[in-house]
Amino acid sequence: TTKAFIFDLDGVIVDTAKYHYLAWKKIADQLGIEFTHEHNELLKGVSRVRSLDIILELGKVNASQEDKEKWLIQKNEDYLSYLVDMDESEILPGVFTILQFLKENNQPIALGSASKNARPILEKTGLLPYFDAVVDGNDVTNAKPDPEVFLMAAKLLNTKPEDSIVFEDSVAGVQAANIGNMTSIGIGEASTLHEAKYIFTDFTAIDTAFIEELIKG
Ligand code: B16
Ligand code: MG
Repeated sequence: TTKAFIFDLDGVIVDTAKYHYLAWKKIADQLGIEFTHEHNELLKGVSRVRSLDIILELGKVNASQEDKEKWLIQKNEDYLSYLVDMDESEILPGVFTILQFLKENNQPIALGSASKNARPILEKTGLLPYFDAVVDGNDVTNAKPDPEVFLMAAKLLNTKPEDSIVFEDSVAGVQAANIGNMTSIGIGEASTLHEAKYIFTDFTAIDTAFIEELIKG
């Protein structure tokens, strides 16, 4: 059977989580809300709109729809300013080797991201040609842990969910893969991602023999 390899973007392929953090931190500071790196974990894999709501909940701040829309625009403009100089040097260690290996073995590859900025990031890092399908925050209505984004990616690759393998750095994303009946691979801390079927600290910890097993499996 054919497999599908589905990659999350932020925190898996590129370390954009740090830029999301900086941009949200500015909003939080403006509003006098304490926003730490631990708080930032709550925003991983979560949509932009939901992220703002979480920050406002942390600070117990009630805001008008108008203010919220203003902050969402400000956050994204600020975030985009960090991406202006982005290039292939921001691809996380080991990712390129695995993508290359999958390509050499003719394996279908898709992106499954909550971000609405996914395509420009893939273009800037030169990775867009590696992806047979891109599903991002512009395509889905239900956020992770809803499996919609990954199910859509599998469908575009003509692969059944049970033959799909998902690489994720967020708890919500691992849950989405599991709920979608896919093989979940957590990238990050085992203590955080314990719901994943396999966990690796990063892509340098994944060898091609493991990928070969997944292809055969
Ligand atoms: P944007 P992923 C997610 O991307 C990020 O993890 C999350 O922190 C961010 O809020 C979300 O994208 C929306 O991003 O503001 O660019 O639309 O991890 O699913 O690739
Ligand atoms: Mg992520």
